[in-house]
Amino acid sequence: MKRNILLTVVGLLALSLFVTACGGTQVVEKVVTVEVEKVVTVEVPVEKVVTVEVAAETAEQPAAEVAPTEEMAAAEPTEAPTATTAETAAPAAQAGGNTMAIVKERGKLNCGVNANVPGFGYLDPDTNEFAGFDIDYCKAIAAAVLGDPDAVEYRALTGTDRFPVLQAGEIDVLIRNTTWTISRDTSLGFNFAPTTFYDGQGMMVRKDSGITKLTDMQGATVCVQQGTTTEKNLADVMRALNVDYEPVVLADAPSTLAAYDEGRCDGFTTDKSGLVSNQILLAKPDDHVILDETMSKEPLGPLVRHGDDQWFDIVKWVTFGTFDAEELGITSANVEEMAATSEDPVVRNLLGVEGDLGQGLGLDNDFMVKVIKAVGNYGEIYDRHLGPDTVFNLERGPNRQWTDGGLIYSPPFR
Ligand SMILES: N[C@@H](CCC(=O)N[C@@H](CS)C(=O)NCC(=O)O)C(=O)O
Repeated sequence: MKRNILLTVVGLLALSLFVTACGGTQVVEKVVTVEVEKVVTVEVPVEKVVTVEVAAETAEQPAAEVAPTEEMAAAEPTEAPTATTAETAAPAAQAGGNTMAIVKERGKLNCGVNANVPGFGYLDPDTNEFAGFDIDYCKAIAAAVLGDPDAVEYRALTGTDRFPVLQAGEIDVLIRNTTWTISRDTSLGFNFAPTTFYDGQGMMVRKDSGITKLTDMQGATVCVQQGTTTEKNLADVMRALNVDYEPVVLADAPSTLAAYDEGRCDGFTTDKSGLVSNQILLAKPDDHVILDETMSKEPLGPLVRHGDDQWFDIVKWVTFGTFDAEELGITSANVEEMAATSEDPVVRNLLGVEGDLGQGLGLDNDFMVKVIKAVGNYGEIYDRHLGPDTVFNLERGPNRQWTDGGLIYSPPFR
């Protein structure tokens, strides 16, 4: 019983931290359940006052539409504690160092993703399949660990629910346009694998609005999504520019986009990747423009819970492996031939023809052959979802290889 009370207090503290971190509503009423026996209702005051609007469409079409209920139910909880433990490092440590064993036993990777950002993470309504740049990294990890890129249970998550769900062990990895920040990496209890997409926050406006730069937005309303870095960056940047604006904070991507499209906001702000992606979902995409200014640094990539170094290493080196494969010219089309014929020791190490680098991760030595066969190298993944043959036609920019002046760089496979 004493333990329950202690856990309850920890739960409440964690909840207040979480709500503060997310810049939530003025007063949050929440039920915190700890070890089934104890239910506590608490009101948590939050410092920041923001407008939270959840569009009617959202209420009618909740996340369940994009994240089918069966998928949620199918996501087997691990031995980790439940989501009520919110945002402290302690539960992450309890999740233990056996994620790979759990994934192998389950026969599926539980991957937390986005369902609403075409090109990155998207549930295609026609096929009911997840697809995108981030989704391919779920497949890459499943290929490395389980030998099957399709052995993935996808869990669609919003900006707000992604962190508690990862902390609770309901997913093994989160790969969903999530920015690497110090607070997420430390007090929230996560480890970030290498950045797969270097991004920055942008602002979309109507072409006929006369707005060409942020300082033209005096008195403007701006649609922004709750529980994101976006919310805080917007406030900081506008304050620094002395622009008095009104944020309209919404719960998820569809409601944010709908509010902007319906003309309830003059601007829509999120990561530039998210803006480019969401632009194609607007009623008249060509009527909108993304301002040139970049408001922040948003390094996006996969993340895992603290407390499992082996699992962190796997996610990290699978990601680096896709970078290295591009640098070495290894593709999904030539990987088998390269493994069979290359005499380059660097290639032979990466593909596990020589050495036992896979074994060091607890994987087969040819784990990168499986990954590259399944999804290709970094450049192939990028081009498939964002490149010139897609509607996005996104320039690589900082996401070029380091040998080409970009930031994509793998340490040696030695
Ligand atoms: N990179 C930022 C923003 C990520 C984010 O959640 N962006 C929104 C706007 S594109 C999104 O993906 N929403 C999808 C959803 O909630 O369904 C972060 O990590 O906080």
